[in-house]
Amino acid sequence: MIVYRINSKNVQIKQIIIKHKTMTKELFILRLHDIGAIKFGEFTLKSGHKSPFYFDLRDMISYPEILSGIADLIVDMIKDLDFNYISGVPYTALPIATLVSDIMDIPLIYMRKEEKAYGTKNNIIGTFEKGSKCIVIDDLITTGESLMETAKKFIAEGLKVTDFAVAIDRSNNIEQKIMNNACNLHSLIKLDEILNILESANRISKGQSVNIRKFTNSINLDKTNEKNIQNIITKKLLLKIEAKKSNLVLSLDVDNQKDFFKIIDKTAKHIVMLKTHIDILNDFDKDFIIKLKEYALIHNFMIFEDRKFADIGNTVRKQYRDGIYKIKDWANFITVHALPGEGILQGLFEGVENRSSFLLAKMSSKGNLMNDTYTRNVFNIGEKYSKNVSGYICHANSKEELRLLKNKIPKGQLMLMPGVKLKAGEDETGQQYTTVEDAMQGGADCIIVGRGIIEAEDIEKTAIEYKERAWKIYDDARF
Ligand code: 6AU
Repeated sequence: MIVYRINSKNVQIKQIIIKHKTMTKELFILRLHDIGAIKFGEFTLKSGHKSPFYFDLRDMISYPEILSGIADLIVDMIKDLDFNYISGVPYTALPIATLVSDIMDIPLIYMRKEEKAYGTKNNIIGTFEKGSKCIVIDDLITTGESLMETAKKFIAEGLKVTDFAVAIDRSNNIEQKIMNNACNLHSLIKLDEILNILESANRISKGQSVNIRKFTNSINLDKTNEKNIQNIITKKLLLKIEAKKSNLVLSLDVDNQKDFFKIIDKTAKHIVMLKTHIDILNDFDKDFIIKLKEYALIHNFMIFEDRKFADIGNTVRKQYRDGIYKIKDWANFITVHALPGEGILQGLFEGVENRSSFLLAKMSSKGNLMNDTYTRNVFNIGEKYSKNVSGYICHANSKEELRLLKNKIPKGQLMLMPGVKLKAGEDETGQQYTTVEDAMQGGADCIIVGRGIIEAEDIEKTAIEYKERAWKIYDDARF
């Protein structure tokens, strides 16, 4: 039960305070919408992403009933927590924290926005005892990064920060990340709830809220992955998947340049990556690589040489760098067998920047010798070398089996699935095919398709079909 100290205030204010008590999350959101603090349209974010909505809460301070209302709601949320000081992140959250401090009768302190480099160098305004606990209030949380930065500064000044309170949480499951840093996040209202409120009040349409959810999920995908992924090439691939709305890797196994480029002309727009078997080409020459790189640049796809290295470190080092193909110079990714042990990765990637690999964890060929123990060991090696291992080549005959594999893949690494066609089946040498739907529902990040596309009557139309069927499942799975 909140006790309001109203005795020192006049009647007019008392009435407002009664109004405060009726402030609800719904009302708060609708009022923010009324004053233009929640905007819809197209906004370019700091990251460069174009967002269909934007929160600008700065003007909230000019609406006392909103400001006091949010302070009341925050008090209600944090009243049972244990802290000695209250702080707000300047500028917008500072007046909220001031009101909270007043209501709870707990002292306010705050951190300067610009670090002081002269005088006492005291960066905290207000008096406090070192070693005591402070709760930090912010109006909006997106990535949690600025709150964590603030917490670090408080800690550096001798305070403990164990709790954060935020009014609007537009992040996606950031609690976990903050918890890992031993701070609890208390969010008054999340984006999902905000959209529901606005939709029920007919302030936005169903279509708008679906769009916004899609947008935040795609951004959050970058964001969450950014945190887990040490491998920048993996990140590039994920961004291209989003940009091209394609999970399709084309396996272009033909033996001459003419056919090769004829097929690329029809498919380049629709693929996220082109997989080559460079040693299949009868007419390979240096110009081929120049042309291939130009295509990759113009059509925004990555190059993946499916070399399946499988020798000792010293040998693969030379195979990767030298010979006529000089694979290291042009392939963003290569495939590697982990069978020889981790030395193979040392040999391949020592001193190499900007290159990565996929380890073969479970092949698509019938009767292959990769059993569960082998696959698990591959994941272990891949995790240890995640700087140069973006993920794994995995095949399974059903989405359930594939899901089991996916669950074992280390965080931040991907699963690419070969042996994919529109219909399940097998070729004459035991290549097994699973459907696009099973591959994607089983958790594949990309499907690798060769003959299903390059032997189709209408190559472009078929590539689009694979792309769209895969993307639909990938995109929907984010909800
Ligand atoms: O769609 P396909 O069967 O015409 O082509 C599949 C492509 C081929 C294989 O060499 C490759 O995928 N592949 C791989 C990879 C990518 O390493 C592993 C595997 O287990 N099965 C498989 O088919 O270029």
